[in-house]
Amino acid sequence: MTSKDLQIEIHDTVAVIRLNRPAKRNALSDGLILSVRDAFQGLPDSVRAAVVDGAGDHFCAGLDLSELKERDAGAGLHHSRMWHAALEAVQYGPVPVIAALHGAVVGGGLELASSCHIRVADETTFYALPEGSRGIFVGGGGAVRIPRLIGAARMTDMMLTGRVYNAQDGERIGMAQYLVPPGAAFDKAFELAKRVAENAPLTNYALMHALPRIAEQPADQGFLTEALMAAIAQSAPEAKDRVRAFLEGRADKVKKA
Ligand code: 1HE
Repeated sequence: MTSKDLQIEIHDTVAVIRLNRPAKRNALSDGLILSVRDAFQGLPDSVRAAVVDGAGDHFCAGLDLSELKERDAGAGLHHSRMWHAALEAVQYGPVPVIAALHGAVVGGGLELASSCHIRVADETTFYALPEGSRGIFVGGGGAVRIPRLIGAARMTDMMLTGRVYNAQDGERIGMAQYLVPPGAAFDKAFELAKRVAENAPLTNYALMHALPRIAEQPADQGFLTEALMAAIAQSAPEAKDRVRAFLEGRADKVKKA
């Protein structure tokens, strides 16, 4: 399903997927979240990385509350599972995804951001989980992904007390890996996406699909999964070419930060 509320642009190897409902602060209606799912499931093979951003002053105001009607338990379960499927299409889709954050990153908007692989926030960004005060709970995978970014204690505090984190504190606690001046998040995210798109596809695959699972495994199983993934990645002809290029002085050295 596609929707007028989601813009998809392909710039060579980078897809830009933009929530485009600024009048409603990019609130995620059922149609919009399904479009996000379809966008990631339908990316052309030429795409190697993606950027997700939001039109207007805010990244995303979360679930479209105007659609929150009386649901029985079964319908609520399926609604949440629909969000899970959409955000799994982001996290475990074909390419790494970089979120460009600004303004409100709240509720389901934070759940969407946390399903991306890298988050770049500008200084206007703020993070909240207003579900706590709306009498509901997270349902888009936030209970799984957000504690892995900031810890369960901080998420509990955000939901119990309505605490809002500003951009600086958000970066400090792990909401975002990059903090940039106001208005600069998209350009930084796009620059990173172009860099990520140059990696060997199997390396990106390992980071997206193996690393998060290894991190959840008991150590002895994780070591074995790591060894299997390492063996597969290094056997690709592209890996041999890249290592040879370094040894022959044709590839960049690591430079001091
Ligand atoms: C919305 C939504 C929305 C704005 N659903 N319509 N999320 C929330 O509880 C956050 C609710 N939103 C806000 O707190 C604020 O709107 C913002 C801080 C994001 C932005 O404030 P502001 O002053 O720029 O905008 P506004 O005037 O509040 O909103 C502009 C319009 O967007 C207005 O509609 P209008 O027809 O009166 O112009 C708002 O009603 C509308 N709008 N946010 C629907 N969320 C998988 S489970 C996930 C569970 C959740 O995400 S719960 C958290 C929901």
